[in-house]
Amino acid sequence: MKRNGNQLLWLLLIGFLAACQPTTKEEEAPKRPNIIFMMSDDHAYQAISAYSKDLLNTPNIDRIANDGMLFSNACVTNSICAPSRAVILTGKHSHLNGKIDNRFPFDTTQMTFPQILQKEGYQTAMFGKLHFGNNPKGFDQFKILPGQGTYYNPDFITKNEGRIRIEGYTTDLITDMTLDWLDKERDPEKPFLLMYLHKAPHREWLPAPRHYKEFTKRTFKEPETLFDDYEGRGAAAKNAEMNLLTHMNWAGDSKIYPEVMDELGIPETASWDKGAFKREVGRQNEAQRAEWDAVYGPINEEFKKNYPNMSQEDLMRWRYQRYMQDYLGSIAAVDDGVGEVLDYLEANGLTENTIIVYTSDQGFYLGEHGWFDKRFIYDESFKTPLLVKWPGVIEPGSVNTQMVQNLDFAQTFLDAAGIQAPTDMQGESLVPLFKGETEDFREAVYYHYYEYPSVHMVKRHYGIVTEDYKLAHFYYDVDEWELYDRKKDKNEMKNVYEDPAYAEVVEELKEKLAELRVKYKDSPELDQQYIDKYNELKK
Ligand code: SGN
Ligand code: CA
Repeated sequence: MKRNGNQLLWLLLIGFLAACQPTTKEEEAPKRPNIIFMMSDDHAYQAISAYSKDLLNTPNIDRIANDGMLFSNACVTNSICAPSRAVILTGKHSHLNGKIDNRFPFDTTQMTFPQILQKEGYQTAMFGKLHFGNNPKGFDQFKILPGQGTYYNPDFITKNEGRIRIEGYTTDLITDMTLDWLDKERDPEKPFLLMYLHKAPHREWLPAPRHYKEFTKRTFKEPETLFDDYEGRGAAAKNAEMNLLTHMNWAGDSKIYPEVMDELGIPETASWDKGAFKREVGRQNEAQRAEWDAVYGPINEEFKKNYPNMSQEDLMRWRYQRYMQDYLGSIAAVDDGVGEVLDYLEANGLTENTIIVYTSDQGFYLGEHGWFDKRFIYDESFKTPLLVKWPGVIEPGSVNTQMVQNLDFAQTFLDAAGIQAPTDMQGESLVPLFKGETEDFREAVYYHYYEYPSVHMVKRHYGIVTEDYKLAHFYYDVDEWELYDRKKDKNEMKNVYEDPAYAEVVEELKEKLAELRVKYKDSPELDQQYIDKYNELKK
């Protein structure tokens, strides 16, 4: 569904007229490619129809894969928001760039790829969610959400106007800013880097009215492992606090009104359960709230009626549906926005010389293993969507299965722009893969997660992942190893670390993991230093 119909028609018309001029913008375009980096927050690959048709249709995001390349094995180095962004910007693993978790400060004296592109003559702009606690360096223009941002009537920190508040739905506002910049501020004499960064579909998953009206009526397919009891895995899976039934907020997440919780005698899940609802839903203006209540009011009424007779299993199922309705509904506006940006580029002759990337800061659990959130090295959070279009370089409709990482973006963009990357960056350029040259690429990736003890209680762990296996070491308050056979056990239900049949695999992978730790300059000493700093920060 389209919004702002008039405005969009207007933009398309301007684009059409521009395309009819004897000299098009495209002919004037410099050789170095433009780069549009589209990233959403917590967007699971399971919720993109180019990856899976089970849950949601995302026709616009899919356009990037249809015209370009789908990466079926893209993954992150540390599955959490701000650290992923730091890895993307610096091209270095968390333990080297220092942003190991959401709380640690980002050292702004570090070199990032946008600073390099800007210095080399690129025009640079960033709109949406950065989540660093400090402003981005190397940008001619930016409007970013403070911290996590909000879904309705958001505040923005801007380069030129200070902190502003804008009325409206955040996803659409970020799209508008992006289109506006392309239309009014883009310098046709220069190549550009545009970072279009959505807050959606991050918790608390508030869709736009045009989508919640529709999505709250839908029923979604349940994952096979919704009722996982975590047998067959270690302490980390058993102790994680990400279960839909037991750890999801009733008001904040499932959108049960605080007064309905009181009436039914449902206690808050987390201490900020009702607070989260007030922070997000309470931010709506009167008209927005009336529209919301017209849909969520009846959901609450029905829940009130049914709740006394619902079993734990019924509740789990109900919460899964509620979760999917809001989570997937929030993505629908992202897909609309991506479509608008793609339409604009096409109408303005800007597609030929532009690399378009769509990705997420990490993956996400959509009820698999009974979970929401991310953090784990297990597939749903470790893998991330990645779709790239680059006409003339990438063959339309191609699929790459290699183990690419968010670590690779910085060097990829510098390579595409013909710029030598700093030697201390740790990724690999994906440009050869874009061209279908798949030899000599890495065969194993390194992963390290730190934020523990903290929200969701996922234990610290590092590990190695190859096409066939995944070996992880959980440490800090445990000392446990897990091995998964990725070919035989797609859902990662059985840790085979102790299975004698895998003794050789374990030995080999441990050796490779030790080599990777050395190659990437990680070490037990660094692990301990980060534990000490973490405890320091907590005080
Ligand atoms: C908030 C969320 C968590 C989420 C973290 C990190 N709780 O704390 O569920 O894991 O952000 O997310 S909330 O109730 O406050 O929304 S991240 O994407 O920023 O890493
Ligand atoms: Ca995130």
